[in-house]
Amino acid sequence: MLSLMLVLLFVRQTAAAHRLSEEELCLSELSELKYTIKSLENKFFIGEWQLKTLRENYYYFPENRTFKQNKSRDLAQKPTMLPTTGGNLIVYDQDCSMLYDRQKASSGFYRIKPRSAMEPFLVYCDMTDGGGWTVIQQRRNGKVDFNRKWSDYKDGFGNYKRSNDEYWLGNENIYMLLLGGKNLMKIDLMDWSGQRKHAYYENVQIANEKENYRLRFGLYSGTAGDALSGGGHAEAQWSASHYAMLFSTRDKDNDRFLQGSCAQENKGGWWYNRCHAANLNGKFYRGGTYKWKYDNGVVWSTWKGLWYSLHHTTMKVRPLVFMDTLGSGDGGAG
Ligand SMILES: [Ca+2]
Repeated sequence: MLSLMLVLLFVRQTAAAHRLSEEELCLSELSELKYTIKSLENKFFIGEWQLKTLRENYYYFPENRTFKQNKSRDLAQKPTMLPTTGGNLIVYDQDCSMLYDRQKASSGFYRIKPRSAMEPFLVYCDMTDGGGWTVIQQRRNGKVDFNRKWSDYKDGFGNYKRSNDEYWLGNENIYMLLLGGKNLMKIDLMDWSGQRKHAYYENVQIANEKENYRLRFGLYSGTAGDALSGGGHAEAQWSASHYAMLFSTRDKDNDRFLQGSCAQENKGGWWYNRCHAANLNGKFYRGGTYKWKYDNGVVWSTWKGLWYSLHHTTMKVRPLVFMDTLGSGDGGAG
C-alpha cells in the first residue's frame, strides 16, 4: 500500500514537473517569437528608411536629369528632400565636395564618412565660394571654449546646428578627411571691421594620433600671408613655423618650447612650435586689439600681427581635383 502511494506521488510529481517544463518551454518560445518580431520590425523600419533615403537622394539617378522634364515629380521631390543628415544608415558622401557634386546641395550640416571603416560624423558644408567645402574649424562669436584637453581636440567639440556655430571637427576626423593629401585648404579670416582675407594651402595632411597629428602642408597662396610657415624672416620661421609641428593641448605638451607649454599660454590646441605665428584656436577677444601676458588671441600674425584677435575664422578643405572641374584656382568669392 505504501509503495503504491509512493508510486502515485512520484507519478504526480513528474507530471507536475512535466507540465511546468512545458509551460516554461512555451514561455521561452513566446519570448523568442517576440524577439523575432522585434528584429523583423527593425529590419522593416530600416528597409523603409533606406528606401526613403535612396529616393530622397536620387541615389538611383546620380545624373539627376531624369526628372528635369517632369516638373510635377520635381516639385513633389523638393519639399521632402533631406540631406544625408536625416539618418545614419547608408548613403554617405566622403566629404562636402561629393555631396555638392551629387546634389548641388546648399550650405548646412551634413553627415559625411571619409573612409568606409569609420562612423559618419556631422560637419558644416560651405556650398558657397565655389561649393564643396568641408569645414573643420569655425570661430564666430566666442560662445565655445577652445581651451580644451587632448581628448576634446581628438574627438571634436562645439555646436553643430547653426551656420555660425563654432566647432573643431576633431583631429581623428580631420586626419581621415585629409588622408591622401590631395586637397586644398582655405582659411577664411575676418577682422572686427568686417574686412576679409584668406590663405590657401595645398596638400594639407596631419599624421595619426601616434604621431601626435603632425601637420604638413604644401604651397601657400592668398591675401592673408603665410602665417602657417611662420611668416617673416628665417628666424621667425624657425620658432614660429607650424610645418611638421605636433599637436599640443593644455594637458599634452608636444611643442618645441622647452621652458613651458605653448598650449597653456596660448589657450588652445594647435601645432605649436615655440610658439606660433597663427593661433586660430586661441582665446576669443572681442574688438580685435588685446593685451595680455601672452599673444594668445585668435591670431593670424601675417595679416594683423600677434596682438589682434580675429572675429571670424574658418578652416575648410576641398579636393584639389575639385578645382580642376571648376577650372579656377580661387573658387569664386575669394
Ligand atoms: Ca613645451
